[in-house]
Amino acid sequence: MKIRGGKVRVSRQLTRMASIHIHPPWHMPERLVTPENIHRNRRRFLQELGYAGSALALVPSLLAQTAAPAGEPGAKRNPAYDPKLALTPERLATTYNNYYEFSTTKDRVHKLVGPFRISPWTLWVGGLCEKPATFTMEEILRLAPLEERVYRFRCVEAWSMVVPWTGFPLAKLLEKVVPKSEARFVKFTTVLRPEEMPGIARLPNYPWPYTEGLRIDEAMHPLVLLATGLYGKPMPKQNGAPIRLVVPWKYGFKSIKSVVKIELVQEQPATLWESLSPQEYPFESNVDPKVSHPRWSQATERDLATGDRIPTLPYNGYGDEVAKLYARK
Ligand SMILES: Nc1nc2c(c(=O)[nH]1)N[C@H]1C(S)=C(S)[C@@H](COP(=O)(O)O)O[C@H]1N2
Ligand SMILES: [Mo]
Repeated sequence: MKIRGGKVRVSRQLTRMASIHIHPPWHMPERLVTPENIHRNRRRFLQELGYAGSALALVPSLLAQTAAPAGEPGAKRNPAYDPKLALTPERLATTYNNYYEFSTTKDRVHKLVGPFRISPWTLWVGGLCEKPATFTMEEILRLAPLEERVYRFRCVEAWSMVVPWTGFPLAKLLEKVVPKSEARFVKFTTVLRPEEMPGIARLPNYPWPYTEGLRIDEAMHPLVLLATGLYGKPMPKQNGAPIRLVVPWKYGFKSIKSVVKIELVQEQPATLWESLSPQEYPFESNVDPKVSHPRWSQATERDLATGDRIPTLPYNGYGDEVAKLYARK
């Protein structure tokens, strides 16, 4: 902070001014939009059950095939990461999305991703490391065994879901490039394709591309996934295809989508949401029911599947694994 000094303050001031004039929906307290969502979500939930039921009855062989789709062979569920909660219906998780590069309206994102090209795709990993490299998606998929993990996922807007991701720990990728000891943070960047992402032009004051960051010890934690699939299928574009981050103990905005750059850096990187509104979306942003968002409580969350309000857990339920990262020394 000291090092970057006045430059950061100026840009923050500008972007904060910008955010006064722009009121995207997730700057709205969740309770204001809840009744409508509950209604719609219940309906979707029932539709999902109906759909799943008929598919099961009519085409069992098709179901068997989708259990191990091409490109995701042997992605067995890892029983060590299973919160033993009912999964959010796939249809809900793939149609209720935050992906501002496409739209700020959650149920429009999946309708706008058609022109988004996810192949070929490369991921550059560099900065303060011994072996910087550019990986193709094919190389990434062969880098480490893919596994499925069921994680709780908690958005800063106070809704949550439970979904099965396919992927591998980010640590496996970072180990390949051999971080130098000066590397203290990891910066992530989403692809920037305004011609395929109609939401970018609608938010001209946002500091695109979308960026996020973690401390290096957070990034190396085995819970942090690079995810390439969801519900046993290749990652849907609206969920961040072909590769996105999943950090289950932090608010959802830290789980950056469609990553093209991972950079090992010395200083805490600026991130899109922290630049826009540091009080609301600070760099650390661990899920914490005791720390309110300046405009709403974080004590409870709306379960996407049922519409029920449920208590929010410290570190989103992952405290046993991660609280030690934040113990005062
Ligand atoms: N590039 C990019 N990544 C992003 C976002 C975004 O708008 N752009 N939204 C974030 C937010 S606020 C959430 S809650 C999750 C939503 O992921 P999902 O659509 O797979 O549920 O993605 C995060 N990653
Ligand atoms: Mo979010």
